[in-house]
This record gives sequence, C-alpha cells and structure tokens, in this order.
Amino acid sequence: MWTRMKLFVLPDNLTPATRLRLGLVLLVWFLVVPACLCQASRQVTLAWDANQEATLMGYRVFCRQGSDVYHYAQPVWEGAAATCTLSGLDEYTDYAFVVRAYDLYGSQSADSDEVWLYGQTAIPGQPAVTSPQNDARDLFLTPVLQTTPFRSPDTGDQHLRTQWVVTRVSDGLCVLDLTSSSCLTELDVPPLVLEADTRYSWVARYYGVKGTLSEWSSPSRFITGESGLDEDGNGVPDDQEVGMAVDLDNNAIADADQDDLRCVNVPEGAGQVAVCAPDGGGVARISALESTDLATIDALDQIPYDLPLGLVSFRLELERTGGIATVRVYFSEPAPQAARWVKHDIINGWQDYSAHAVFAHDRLSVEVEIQDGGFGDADGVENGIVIDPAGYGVATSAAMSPEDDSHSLTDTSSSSSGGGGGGCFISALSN
Ligand SMILES: [Ca+2]
Ligand SMILES: [Ca+2]
Ligand SMILES: [Ca+2]
Repeated sequence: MWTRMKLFVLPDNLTPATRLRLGLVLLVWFLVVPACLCQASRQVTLAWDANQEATLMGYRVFCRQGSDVYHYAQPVWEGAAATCTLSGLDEYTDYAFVVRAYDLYGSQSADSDEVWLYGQTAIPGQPAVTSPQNDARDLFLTPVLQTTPFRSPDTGDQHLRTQWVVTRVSDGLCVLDLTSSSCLTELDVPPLVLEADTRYSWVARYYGVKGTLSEWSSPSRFITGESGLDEDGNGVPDDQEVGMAVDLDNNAIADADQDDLRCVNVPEGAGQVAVCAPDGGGVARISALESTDLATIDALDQIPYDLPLGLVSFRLELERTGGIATVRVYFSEPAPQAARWVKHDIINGWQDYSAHAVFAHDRLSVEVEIQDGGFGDADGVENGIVIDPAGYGVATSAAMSPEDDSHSLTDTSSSSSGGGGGGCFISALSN
C-alpha cells in the first residue's frame, strides 16, 4: 500500500540564478512505503519524484520522533537516488520524515511536506496482585493493596496512573474507586471505607503515558476482621466515647444518646467534636465517626496546618446515591477566626475545603456540604456513602496563606509529603 503525498519543496538560501532554476523544478511527489510492520525492528522505504534540475547534487532525509525537532546537521540518509530505505526503527515509536534537495553550489531547499510512520500501540501488561494474598482473612480495616510493577512491550511507555476499585462481595457495592498518579503499585485503603467482618473483591489497572490502558487485574478477595475498637457497634471507637455531660449541639440531650449525632473525644484531652445530620440534609445515617491519629497521615512537622482538635473522619449513608449531603460539625472549642475547614485524604493530600463550609458566628460549629462521588468524598464513587476526613485548621507559616486555593495546597503537600499515607494524588477520570 503506497501513501502518496504531494510536496512543495521551496528553495532556501540559493543564489538568484539557482533560485530561478530550482524554483521551477522543485515540485516533487513524496511516497512512503512502510514495510515489515510485524517485526520488532521496522524498516521503511521513502520515495519521491526525482528533480530534473541540472545543478542538483542529491537529497538529504531527516527524521524525528514524536515532539522532537529535526536536526539538520544530521541527515539519516544522503544520496543521489530518489528513494531510500531506513532500517532499525522501533516498532512502537512514531516517526516523521522530510527530505531536502541540495545543489552543487551547496544550497539546500526547504523541507518537503512531512510524512509520518506510526508505531503500533503496545498494551501494558495486566497487573497482578502481590498483597494481600487472594482470600486473605482477618485483615485490618485499612489494608495496603499492592500490585506488580508496570510492564509494557514498548520501552517508551511508562506508568502514568493506576485505577483501584474495591467492591463489597455480598451486594456488589463499589466502596472505593480511585485513580492515582502517585499510588501506582500500592494503595493504603482509607479509614472507614471498609467495614469489619466483610468480604471484599478488588482489581487494579494501569494507564501508560502514551494513552495506553492495561486489562484489569484478576479479582482478588479478602475478608476484614473485627476491629475490636467498637465493641458496642455504635460507630464510635470505644476509647473515644464521650461522657453523658457532653452536649455540643446544646439541645439538652446528651450527645452520647442521640441517634442523629455522633461525638468523639479527640486525643490528648483537647476536647470533643460531634457530627450531626440536620433534617433535610440528605443524610440517612451517620454510620461512623472517629478521631484520626495525625501521625498516621503525615510527618507531624510537615502538616501545613495547626489543627487544635485534629481531624475527624465520618461515614455518611445518604438518602440518594450521588446526592449532596449537608452535615453540621460541632466543636468543644471555638475555631479561631483565621481557621479554615481543612481536609486530608490519600486522594488529594491536604486541601482547604472552605468553599464548601460555613462557620457559625460563634465559631462553635460549621456546616459542610459534600457530594457523593464528588467534592469532599474520599471514596471517589457514587455509592450512597460519603467518607470525609476533616477538621478546622490554621495554616502554619510554612504553608500557603489561607487565601490560596486548594490546588496550591495540594501541590504543597505533593512536594513535602513524607511517609505514612500522605502523598497520593488522584485525578478524577470520567470513564
Ligand atoms: Ca463504640
Ligand atoms: Ca446534644
Ligand atoms: Ca461515595
């Protein structure tokens, strides 16, 4: 199959007499014949109509890859014939070619039209699960999922992102769907995504920098164990339960007795935080609330906020899948005037979430909006469940000023994140 492209090669840097002569004849046809495409190393035959110019000495062929530029001091072929064959070309690489004519005076024409030889698309190898082992039992509620390294027949392709999907086996509910450009072969499942004594199945697939996509890994299953942290099953870790005197929402009912509210003690006796679901807020149930150990998130000296009450994570079951939930979070200590509503998750790192949060005048509560599968939801999927780790924080001097947007803060975390679960950044993909 011959690809036929009409070319106009215009003289460049010629003497006036030569320009006149070459200008009449440098209208050539450029023909490309890809050959042996099935071999690991390809060759290509290029052909063009010969110039009839009496002063013509020959042709030079130049080659470039992808977004590279031509190096005119280094022709890949030079000769008098109007055809050439180039070999040793990579099977998966795209190449572009131009030809230039030159005459006995040393003048050289401009480029011909450019023609492309496209490489084959190599599909990255299917990932395999390395941990936890298939049918592992009694797992912690925040297991680390691990897969094999990215492989591709195309050595020019590299690992760009990984999509991780975890499904509850009993009813097929997707509980996590994250696509990360930094958690490539290892993902810490965030707190509250998994429930105790439950069977899950998970898969992963890889995106390559060349726009390639692997097959899904074979599904791997595991069963979580009993956490032992919430023996009474009220959704609050037993060692964080508050006493009957605590009434953060000031409704004369002990918070520990309220069905529409969960309340926890935060570490080191700093106070309490409660989350409640106001009527009409789209929340059917607050199924869990726990105070987060900041040391599990990031190196403490790298957290870009002062967090007087730390962070709390809560899980909401919504009235409508994909809906927007409104919750009110109460504090035992008023938020400082400079405080922002701050979130951290393995998806986006540290974020200023104030655009979706309104503090009360007394700074003792904040109303927060979260969308299932959208803004603020750490599980990344419309599944009727919202997972939200958040708290009020004052930016430290090392961090961005409070006016900076969330993207800048995310970027800050990206460059400074140390160990723990920090430093994983996920981009939402619509597929
Ligand atoms: Ca409990
Ligand atoms: Ca109360
Ligand atoms: Ca969700």
